Amino acid sequence: DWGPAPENRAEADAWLDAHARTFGHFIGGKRWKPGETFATVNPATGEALAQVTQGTEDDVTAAVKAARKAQKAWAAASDHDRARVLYAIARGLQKHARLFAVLEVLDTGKPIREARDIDVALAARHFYHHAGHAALRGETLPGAAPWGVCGQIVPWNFPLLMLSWKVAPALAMGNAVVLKPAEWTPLTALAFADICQQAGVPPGVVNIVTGDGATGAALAAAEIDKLAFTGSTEVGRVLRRETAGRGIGLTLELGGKSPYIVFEDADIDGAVEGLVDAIWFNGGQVCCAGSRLLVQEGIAEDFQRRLIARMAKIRVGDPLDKAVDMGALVHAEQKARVEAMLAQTSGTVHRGVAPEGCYLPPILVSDLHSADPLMQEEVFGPVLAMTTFRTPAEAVQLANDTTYGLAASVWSQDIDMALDTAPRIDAGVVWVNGTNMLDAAAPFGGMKESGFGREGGIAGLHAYLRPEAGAALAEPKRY
Ligand code: TXE
Repeated sequence: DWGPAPENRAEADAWLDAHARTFGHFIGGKRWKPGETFATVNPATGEALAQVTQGTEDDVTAAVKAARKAQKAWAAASDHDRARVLYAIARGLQKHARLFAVLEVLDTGKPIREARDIDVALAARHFYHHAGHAALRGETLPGAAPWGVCGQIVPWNFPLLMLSWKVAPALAMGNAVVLKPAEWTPLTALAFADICQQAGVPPGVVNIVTGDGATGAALAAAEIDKLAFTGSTEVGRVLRRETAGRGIGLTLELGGKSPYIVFEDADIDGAVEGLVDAIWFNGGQVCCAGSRLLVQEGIAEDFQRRLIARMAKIRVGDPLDKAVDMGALVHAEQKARVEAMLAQTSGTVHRGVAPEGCYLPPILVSDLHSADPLMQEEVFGPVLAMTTFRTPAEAVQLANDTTYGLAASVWSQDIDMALDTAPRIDAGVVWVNGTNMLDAAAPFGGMKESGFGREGGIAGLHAYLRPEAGAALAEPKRY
């Protein structure tokens, strides 16, 4: 039990105070003196939590240099040694779970139950999983060669979890990294520097450079061997152009507009409950959020009625309160973006209840046509867009009527129908009678404008190996 709000933030405040609430980068195993700084703000209260350094081109160059210097020895270390370090990181995250969870809550506005049970728990699991892969690298991927120095740019919706999705496989395969957290949410990445020091990560193998899009652009342009990016489709396109022709690796995990298909024979209460997780988890600020609800006509009215009743029970409020289901949006700017999109719709808007401030209630917009912007554009907020279909063929056609292809959910008690529908949907992952099932052992990533490359599973390891490593698979290493 982590205690009631707001006392449960004492440890995080003590950590921030210990750093005088001002942070420099983490380069070459050391915390640098702060440079020019900007504030990172708690969206739930508006308080400035800390000052964080705006990374310059020189800072990025220094970090890449430190990574370059450290990488060869890290790659040459025994698989066992790398595994031991990854395991120690996982243990460190678990040991300091409360600090990480509360920092994440303060910086992002997400509810503490989610930060504790999902963000931090899955981040630790990601390092455990990859510790195993590091230990077995010679067995499973003999002769495989790491890229070298990887630039990694992550967004603000799951700051620590996206860091772990990127850092764990990179390190397991023998790369060194320069990671840039999002400007709205840099705190857990900065706290992760402590974990690296405690876990015995050799200086320079993990470097954290904070800053905004300009810092990210500098990292993409630096002398790196591979770039991994999670964020908007717009920036993804820029990075694709930026890296084209340089012979460096690139993986992009971009936006989504994932369909949530409910057939007439589905377990309706189960499908309603699943939606709470699909679209209102992290306030809908989730790349794979089930943001397009497609319901078969015969049950649509009943389904909508039950959904609206369930929405009224979702508790929105202080993210540090354990009883809260939905916290604040990440930033006032994001709230304004969501409201602007909502203002344009011709659909019928149904709202739950939320307090004043940087909050939005769960929102359902019904009576939409598939061409409505709310059915087509990623909102990245708690807005569910709904339409109906008649036949399974129409469900598939509507599901694929999008430029995105990240995830999908199919709900039906008829397993033949579900398994027949799933592969016809253009999506990197399709869940049957479930949603948001993420696991380090399962590859995750998109099709179409949702990006390319996979994170998690064996496919996720290959993303951190030079492609020519595949040739070496034919000739196992001799022991
Ligand atoms: O994303 P950006 P933003 C979507 C979502 C959201 C919208 C805008 O729809 O409403 O994008 O969010 C760094 N070169 N997603 O503006 O700008 C930036 O500093 C290199 C979906 O926050 O893409 C941050 O670290 N880097 C998404 C990261 O990119 C650049 C998660 C993401 O920020 C850069 C986030 C540049 N030119 C937003 N410009 C998902 N798929 O999960 C910015 N960055």
